Amino acid sequence: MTGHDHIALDEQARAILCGNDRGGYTVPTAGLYPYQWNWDSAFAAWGFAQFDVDRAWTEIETLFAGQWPSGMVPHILFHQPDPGYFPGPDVWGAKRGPIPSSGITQPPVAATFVRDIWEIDRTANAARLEPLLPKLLAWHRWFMEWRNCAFGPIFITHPWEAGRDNCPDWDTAMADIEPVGVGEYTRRDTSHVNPEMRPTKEDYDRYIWLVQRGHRLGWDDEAMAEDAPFRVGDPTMTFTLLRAHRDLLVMCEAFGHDCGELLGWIKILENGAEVLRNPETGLYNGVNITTEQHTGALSNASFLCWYAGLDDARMADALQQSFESCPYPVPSHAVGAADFNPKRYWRGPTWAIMNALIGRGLQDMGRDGDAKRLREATRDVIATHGFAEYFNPMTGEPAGGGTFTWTAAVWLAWASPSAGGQDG
Ligand code: 2M8
Repeated sequence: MTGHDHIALDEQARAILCGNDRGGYTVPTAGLYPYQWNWDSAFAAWGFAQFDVDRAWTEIETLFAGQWPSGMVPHILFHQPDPGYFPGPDVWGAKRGPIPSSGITQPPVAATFVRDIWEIDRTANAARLEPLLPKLLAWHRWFMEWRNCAFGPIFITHPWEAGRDNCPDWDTAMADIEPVGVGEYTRRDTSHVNPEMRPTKEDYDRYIWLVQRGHRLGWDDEAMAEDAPFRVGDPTMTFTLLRAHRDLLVMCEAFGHDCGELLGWIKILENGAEVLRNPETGLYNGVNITTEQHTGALSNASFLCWYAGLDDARMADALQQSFESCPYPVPSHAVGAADFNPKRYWRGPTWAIMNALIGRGLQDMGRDGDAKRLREATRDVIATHGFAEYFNPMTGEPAGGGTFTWTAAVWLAWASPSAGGQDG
C-alpha cells in the first residue's frame, strides 16, 4: 500500500466517525443501527482517541450516563426514538436506568480502551478518568455478581449480550427454548441488509421471546436468574472481562485505590477460563451452563485468550490452522465446520474488531509474527473492500452495514500503517 493510499483511507475513517456522531455518542451505522451500542461505542472512543481525545472521553461518558443503579451498563441506549430499528424501547420495557435502554449488557471492553485514552496523555486526562473509575468498577462488580457462578466463566443470558448474536456457540441452548406466544412482529434489519447475511427467523423468535421474558420480570436481576432459560459460558465475555479487570487494576493502582476486589476477580476468571476448555480438544469453546456441555464451536472469540493474558500452545496451533483456512482470517466460525456459513453474520464472516482484539493480545504476549500477520490481513481486507460491518472470509466481500463506526475505529487505532505506536 502506498503512503498516499493509506492517508486517504485514514481520512475516510475519520469522516465515518464524524459522520456517525450524533452529538456525544456515535451510532454504529446510519439506518441499520440508529442508537448507541455499548461495545461499538468503546471502539468508537478508541478511534476518536487517535485524533480527538476530548471527543473520545465524551463517548465513554455518554455511555456511562446510561448506567443502571445496579452497575449494569446497557447494551443499547435509546437516546432518541427511531422507528428504523426493532426491537425498540417499548418492546424492551426497561425502566431501571436514567436513559431508555435495553435490559442486557455487552462485552466489557470499555476499561481497556479507557486505559488507552488515558495513556495518550496521563496528566491532562486525569480529571476525566477519575470519575469513571468507580463506574467501571461497579459494572465489573455487577458482572461478577450476576454473570458469574461457582462454575467459573462469565455467562450470557441472551445471545445479544455476547455481541456474537447468531454464532453456533448458542445453538443447543437456543434449541431448548420453545418461543411460545412470541406473537407477530416486524423485523427492520432485513429491510436494510440482505436477509442471507442476518440471523434467521428461528433465531429472532427466540431473541424476542427472551426480551419479552425480561420485560415481564421488570429486568430484575434476581427474578431473571431464577429458572433462567438461556445461560451459556462465553469466551467473549470471560476473556474481555478478565482483560478489562487487569486494565482497571492498573488505573486504580495509579490513583491509589484499594485493589483487593479486582485481584480476587482476576483469580476467579483465570480459573473460569479453564472451564471453557473443551476436554476433548483442549480448545476454548462456549459451555452450556445448564447441561455443562461444551459447544464444540471454535470461534474468533476463542482466540481472545491472549488478549486476556493467557498464553496457550494449543490455541496457537489452532490459530495457524485458522490463518491457513481462508484468505481473510479470522473467521467467526471454523471454516471446516459443518455449520460454517461465510455470509451469515457471526457464523463465519470475519470481523475487524475481533481481529483487533486478537491482534493486540498476540502482540502483548510476544507473539509478534502472528500479530503482524493478522494486522496486515485486516488492513488488506479493509483497504480493498471498505469499512464494512463484516467480511466474507473466503472472498473478502463486504457484508452487513457500510460506513461502519467500529471498522473505521479499528483502522485508525490499529490496522492503518499510521496507527499509533505501530511499526507501519
Ligand atoms: C449486532 O447486534 C444487534 C443487536 O444488539 C443487532 O443485530 O440488531 C452485533 O453485531 C453486535 O455485536 C453489535 O454491537 C451491534 C451493533 O453494531 O450489531
